[in-house]
Amino acid sequence: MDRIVAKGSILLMSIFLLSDAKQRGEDGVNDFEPLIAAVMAGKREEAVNESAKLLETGATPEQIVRDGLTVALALLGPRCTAEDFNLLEILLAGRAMMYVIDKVVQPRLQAGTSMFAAQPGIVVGTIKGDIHDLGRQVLSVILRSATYRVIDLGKDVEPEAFAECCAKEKAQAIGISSLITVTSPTIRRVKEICRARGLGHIPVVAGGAAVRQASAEYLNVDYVARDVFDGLNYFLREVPPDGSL
Ligand code: B12
Repeated sequence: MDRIVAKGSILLMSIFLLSDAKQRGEDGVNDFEPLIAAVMAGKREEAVNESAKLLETGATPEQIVRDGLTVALALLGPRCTAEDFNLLEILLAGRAMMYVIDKVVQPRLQAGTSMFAAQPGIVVGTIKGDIHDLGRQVLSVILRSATYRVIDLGKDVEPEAFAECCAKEKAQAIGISSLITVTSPTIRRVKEICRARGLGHIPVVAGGAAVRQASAEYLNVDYVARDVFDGLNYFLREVPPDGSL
């Protein structure tokens, strides 16, 4: 019964995500469906071509990430369960996504001209117990494009490592990525550890599919980002890159 309910909600989510993509097309703005289909099929050249077409019709790099790439990977969620786990399909889709980031998104993001090393540092990492790293890589690209000095600790990162790195690098914020729900207790520890080390003032932001619905109180963080741009806006407010705070 539980499985039927879970499959039903996955189906509903897929219908919602796709009809949303379609609606945007019908509104005469952009149709992200061909890009979504290309990424899901792992066709990276086709994904780049579809992204180029979208840019020509006025889509922004932000929309390509939010309404195209992230939606495509989210739709592959049902391929990532214990009963139905297609590793190759998911990895090819992930590769296609990063190809679009490298070839299309990154070159078009505004890169600031100020001295990189002098900018506020943000320590990012995927929390212990989680090996998903596509979302974190996108986060690093977007934060670097906003001229932040990003220290990327990689995946499966111990909660202590965030605070340690913050102290060592004199960083001013932390970004935790998590796609696996069972990591919540580990996420909660990051702020505690920061406080114990006298770093309680450092803003800790959590993001990723697993935490999007959770509250900041529940995760014991300062902010939960809906997506990468929501997170970027928070960082821009709290630790502006030009140091104007
Ligand atoms: C790709 C993928 C994989 C790949 C990962 C490849 C890689 N190198 O990352 C592989 C095949 C390895 C994999 C493995 C597993 N996966 Co998987 N995977 C996915 C999938 C399909 C897409 C995730 C993704 O990359 N999305 C694209 C990125 C861009 O989106 P994102 O990470 O959410 O990031 C965006 C934002 O959230 C934001 N963001 C992300 N982090 C942060 C952090 C901050 C600070 C901010 C501001 C923003 C931010 O930026 C991005 C752009 O906006 C999801 C399905 C889904 N619905 O998400 C399942 C999913 C996450 N996986 C799942 C599972 C269960 C697993 C496995 C346990 C499967 C298994 N049976 O072993 C293992 C994980 C083992 C482990 N210990 O970690 C489940 C998790 C369920 C849960 N809630 O706990 C999901 C949700 C699928 C499902 N069944 O519903 N997976």
